[in-house]
Amino acid sequence: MGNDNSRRDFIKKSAILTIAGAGMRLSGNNLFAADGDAFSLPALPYPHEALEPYIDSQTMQIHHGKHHKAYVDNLNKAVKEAKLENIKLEDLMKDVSKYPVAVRNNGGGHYNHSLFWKLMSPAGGGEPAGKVLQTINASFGSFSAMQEKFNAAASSRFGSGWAWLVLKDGKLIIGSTANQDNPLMDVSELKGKPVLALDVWEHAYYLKYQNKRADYVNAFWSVVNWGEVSKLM
Ligand code: MN3
Repeated sequence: MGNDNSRRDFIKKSAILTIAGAGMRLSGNNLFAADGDAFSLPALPYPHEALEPYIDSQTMQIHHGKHHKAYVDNLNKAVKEAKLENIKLEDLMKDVSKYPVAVRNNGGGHYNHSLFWKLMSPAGGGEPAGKVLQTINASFGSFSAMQEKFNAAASSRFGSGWAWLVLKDGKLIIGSTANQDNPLMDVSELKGKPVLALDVWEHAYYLKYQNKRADYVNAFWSVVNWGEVSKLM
């Protein structure tokens, strides 16, 4: 009995440490090193099927469990090889032009996806309120004007990349980046604090939407977690 209890305790504590580690890692603290790796795959904040019918379960499983995991694994390999283990993720992004291209691709991949999962929720969608809505109105005129501009950025990004809503000098701006680049990177034309992100790589939508990226972008608005956007602002 005693053994069972301490084992359960151990498992519980390990799980808590893993979750805390994943959170800390995104905020750049390298003290929590699960499995001896600097960065770890954060757990999804909801079950894989939770965003159905907008984002399908199989896409979430592959996207989180395979694609994002590969970015984490390859980032750990890249920072180890380049002896960059003690640098925070945000700081890697800020000076990314100084580092091997694997840090840019996989560091961006890890940062962007960690943000993306939290920006969606089964309880999401609708329109934001309060400060988020005020800032959107002040920056774009209206919520629908912001949506149109964001949809255009997401649809017109050629090939793989991301669409962004970014806070800069108290105002919101919209743009897109190629591949796994993001607005924190010194190499990015679009700069600022990301508050909303949409993955427009084909792996994010192809199983359900095939070539119809615009339908996927439309569906995204039904799961946007405005509470998280508000926190980021
Ligand atoms: Mn992706």
